[in-house]
Amino acid sequence: MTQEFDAIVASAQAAFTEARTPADLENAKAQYVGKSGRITELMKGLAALPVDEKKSRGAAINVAKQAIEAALNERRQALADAELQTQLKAEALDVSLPGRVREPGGLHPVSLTLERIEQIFASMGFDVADGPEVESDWHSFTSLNNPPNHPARSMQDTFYVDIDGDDGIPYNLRPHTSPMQVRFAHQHIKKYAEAVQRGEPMPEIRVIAPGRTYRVDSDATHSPMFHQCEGLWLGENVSFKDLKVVFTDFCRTFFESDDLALRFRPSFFPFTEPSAEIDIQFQSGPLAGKWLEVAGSGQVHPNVVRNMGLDPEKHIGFAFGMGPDRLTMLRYGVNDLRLFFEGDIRFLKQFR
Ligand code: 2NM
Repeated sequence: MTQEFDAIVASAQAAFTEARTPADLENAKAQYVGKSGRITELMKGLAALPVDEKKSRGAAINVAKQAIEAALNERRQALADAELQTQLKAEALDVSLPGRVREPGGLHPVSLTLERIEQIFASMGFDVADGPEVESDWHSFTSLNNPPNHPARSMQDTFYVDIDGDDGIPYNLRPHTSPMQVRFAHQHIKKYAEAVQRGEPMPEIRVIAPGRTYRVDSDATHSPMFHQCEGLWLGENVSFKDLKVVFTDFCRTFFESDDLALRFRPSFFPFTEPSAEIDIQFQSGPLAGKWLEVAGSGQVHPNVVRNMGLDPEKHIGFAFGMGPDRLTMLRYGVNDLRLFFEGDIRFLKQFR
């Protein structure tokens, strides 16, 4: 009789050992101690037996049942332990791995140049003007003495925006920062009028306008988005001589070289008359001897002074425009402008 039960216990133990998951195990359990499991059926069979037989057989079945339940609990614990181990392994933290390094950031090389330009001109008493990159046609062209059919206005170089201004002409992405100087002058007209009323000498406009500019152009030396920094100095007695002093001083400070030669070469711009291209020549270093064009300049055209809201008989002076991207290339010996705008960290981190 006990042999019969021993065999059931052994088969239950084997079934439990075979169970690989808690669900398998619960299925196996049902076959032995579930509602119609083998042990449960044996218990039901006791009812028909005589009392003393019922007693001894019942006790033996109970022993078997307890053995099965012990085996079941043991297997449950083993499966739970195994599951915990798997989970711990999956969530393991390898404390010996090197940490993720967050490299220190740094300014973009062109930003470094812009900061440098601003600092040098600030030391010469220039304000720094800032303004919108999406401009009206009047600010970008008309106010700057660009005749309607001037090539600088053509669709080929200017990005237009799908929004018309009050004059019915679409807004543009500013192709230079000169609009900022026109805006700056308008913001300060009141100050000039008040000074004149008080009988004081006319305040000067001395301002630079650095920032992003846009033209439809793209190759190794042109990017559709590039930077410009323009300068403007208007006063009662400001001349080309002052332009030469200011720009020579700027170049020598910027390039940290006292024996830098400058050349003013006659040129044309619609907003200045006369106009000159400014070339520089290094006396030593890798670029020594070559004349390099670094800026355009000129005496501000009377029409432009008038469009700034000023009297061209009283406000006379010069303006210039240069390319901080190109200045950065010259200063660091970079030969492809596109490197500045590709965002390749291997290139950019060299300037950190
Ligand atoms: C240049 C060359 C020459 C210029 C003119 C003005 C303004 F607003 F006064 F009209 N700002 N900048 C200027 C003059 C810019 O860039 C090559």
